[in-house]
Amino acid sequence: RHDDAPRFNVAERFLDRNPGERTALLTDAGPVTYGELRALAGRVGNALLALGVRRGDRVLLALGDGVEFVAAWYGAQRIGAVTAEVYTYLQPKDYRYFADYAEPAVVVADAVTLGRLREAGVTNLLVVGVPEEDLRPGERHFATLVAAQPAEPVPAETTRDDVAIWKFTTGSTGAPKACVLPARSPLLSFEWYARGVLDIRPDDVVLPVPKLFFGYARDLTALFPFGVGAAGIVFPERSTADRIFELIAKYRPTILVNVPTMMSAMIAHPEAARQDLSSIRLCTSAGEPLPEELHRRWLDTFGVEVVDGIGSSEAYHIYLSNRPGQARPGSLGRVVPGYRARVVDRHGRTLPDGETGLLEVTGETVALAYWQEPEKSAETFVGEHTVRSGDLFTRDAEGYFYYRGRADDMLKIGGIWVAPAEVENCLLGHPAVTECAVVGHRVDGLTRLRAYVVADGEVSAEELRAFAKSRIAPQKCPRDIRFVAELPHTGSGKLDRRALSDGDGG
Ligand code: 3SK
Repeated sequence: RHDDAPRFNVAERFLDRNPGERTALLTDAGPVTYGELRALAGRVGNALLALGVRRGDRVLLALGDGVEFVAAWYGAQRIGAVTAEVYTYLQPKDYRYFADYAEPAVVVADAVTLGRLREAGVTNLLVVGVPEEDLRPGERHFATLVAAQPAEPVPAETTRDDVAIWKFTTGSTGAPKACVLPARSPLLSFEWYARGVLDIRPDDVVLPVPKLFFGYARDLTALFPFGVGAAGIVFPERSTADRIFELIAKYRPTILVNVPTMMSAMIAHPEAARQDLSSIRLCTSAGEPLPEELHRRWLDTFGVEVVDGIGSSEAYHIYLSNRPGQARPGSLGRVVPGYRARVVDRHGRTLPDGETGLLEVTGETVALAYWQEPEKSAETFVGEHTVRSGDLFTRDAEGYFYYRGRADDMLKIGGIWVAPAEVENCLLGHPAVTECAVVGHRVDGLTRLRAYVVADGEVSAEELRAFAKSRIAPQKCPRDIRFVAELPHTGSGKLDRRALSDGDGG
């Protein structure tokens, strides 16, 4: 608690200022107004208080997308608790890990996660969408408990510097850890990115491809739109190209919150050419950089502007982004106003434009630390409000940033450093390649490149090798090319490189 900072509460700022009759959420069960959502969030806040949740306690959301997810998030914010979210298709051991690490006062669960939370021995559950008679002692029925509470929230004396949000991050190695974020982070990110870059407007309707446990989607669906009285679409099912096309036809969104994997699936859909995406004024892309080739294919297929950017849990949200009307395929755009970004060498010295180095980002949204990880925090949070992401970038003279891979993904092949991202982008230039991933593996003690390729149409490994050779240095051309039906992805839609490595890394 920062007693000298002015009073600020995320729920008051983003929920309370909007007229009660305006639509906040669109769902298959009908629209939900700001008045209805506010009342539900107020009741949930009071229910959490009744369960003993106090200011600064963690409330872990382990439930799928729906009105209850959004109300639980705001209800917890309202009473000064700290929200954290986890994917809903984890194994019991993963839920055990998160419960031990976060020590939540309450876990909000649903029919999908309940069984695995029980198997993991996680307690203090508030359960959505399961009949009350099926619950066990110690498990509380969300609808019953919430309905019994007053809608008027108890105002929490929170400030913009209080810890309000945890975002889990895995990085490329190690167990998940939480980025501890203050309440000012969503506020500043709304001003800097949603208003400053996307120019979010009251008549916007936002459709997310990733689920709300991924902060990129949650903020763009149920936080930034609320800052201007706009609406978000929430649906519990997994996103598929079919479902996304169906939702676009039904709700006519103006902003599509996308990830490269789904953009590739939408382009490859047999009915792609027949889809009407004319309501969409822009499609954001984040989670992982959008390969130049895929960006161009998207524009050829749908003609919808793409605003590609990069964010992180450590920085809270997106800090580099293209601007509508000025997007450059293959680039992650320029610094989002409010942030400073430098490309540095490993000693922290600024590199000249055109040279590749580590990206360092400074801005007041940056996390305070990783929870209970002092060493990793010191390596990553390298100065006031400053994070070194581990991503390699080059900046050009006009201030556009180009992603060159993760510092820890770089592979030394035959004496030269190779960025898998460069090889992947080259292979994606072949018209038959829809997705690919390049990883290192060991052959006779030497690191070699292996490409996993998803192809649409006839192409041989020989042809792809020749294609690569004509475009990039011979050491960068993978000899080992494997065709696969699909690539593994994490719950937030990012390529799961760990699942592709033999464990011999290269
Ligand atoms: O991965 C990203 O690009 C991202 C974007 C926004 C917020 C959070 C993250 C991790």
